Amino acid sequence: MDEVTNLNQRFAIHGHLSFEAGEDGLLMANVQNMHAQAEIMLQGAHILTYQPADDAPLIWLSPKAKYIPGKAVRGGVPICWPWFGNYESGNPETDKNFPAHGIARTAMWEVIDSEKLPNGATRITFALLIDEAAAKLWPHPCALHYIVTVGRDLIIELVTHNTGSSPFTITEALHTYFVIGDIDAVQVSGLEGCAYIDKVDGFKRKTEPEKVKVTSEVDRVYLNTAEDCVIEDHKLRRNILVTKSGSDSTVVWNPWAEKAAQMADMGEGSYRGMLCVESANAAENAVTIAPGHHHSMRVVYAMQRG
Ligand code: TA6
Repeated sequence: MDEVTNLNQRFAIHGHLSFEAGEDGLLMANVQNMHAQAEIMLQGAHILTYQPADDAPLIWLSPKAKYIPGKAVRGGVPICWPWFGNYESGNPETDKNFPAHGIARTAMWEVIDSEKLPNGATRITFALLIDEAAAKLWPHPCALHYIVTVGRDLIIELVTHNTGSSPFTITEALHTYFVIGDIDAVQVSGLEGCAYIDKVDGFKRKTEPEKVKVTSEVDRVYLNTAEDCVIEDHKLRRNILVTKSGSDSTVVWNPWAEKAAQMADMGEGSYRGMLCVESANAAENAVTIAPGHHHSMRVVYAMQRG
């Protein structure tokens, strides 16, 4: 029996969820319910699209996204785990063998549960398959579950279970690309007064004095903030509410023109229509999980019409 048939027999839900082989044979979960539609690739448990029924898409996907087995897709919600950014053990020689943003976003995941909820939303639970190569990079007994609820809001939870006998420390991010009307007409509130690492300015530590506006490349890791954020889009006349728990960092990123032009999968000028606001645990907000315990990072994306 082929994998698509197997997935549909075990997890498809009429009027909610089905599975197919998408681009380049990559397995896809397609959600279509009364509230919204979404597409989730089983590689990386990568949410590619999410659009509320009565609104424009919320999640941005590059017009030049490439679907290559084992490679991250530009856009959607890449899962950065069990490290965010470049791996830093202090040994540059070995660190270059570790992929940026960890192993989860390019690994195969399996579906372990699917459910239609009383409120009409669809919930799918994924579990990371850690193969031999990945286990060499991350030799800690663990389980990683990813619970995606597609409804009027998009609710995502990433749960790391320590199934071993020693503690381990992770950094992580839901590296979400949001659709915006135009980069000149958007600002992010909720980070005022926060300390941040400015990756565009020598990783200097600074303090955010006001709402975040983007007028050039922005790559900032805001620290020690459990605050919710609002992406205020004055062109699309909507706010996107980012409500989080289990996350003490928020990353804001836009590559701007020069960096975007160097990225084959970004598309000419497409940086103007996207902004990453990433709920994370990064830098000194790394999370140590004791044996037998787990850590959950959860986020809710909700649309608010202006
Ligand atoms: O979250 C921002 C960031 O860490 C940037 O530094 C940039 O590298 C971005 O992620 C995209 O990374 P990727 O590996 O997906 O090209």
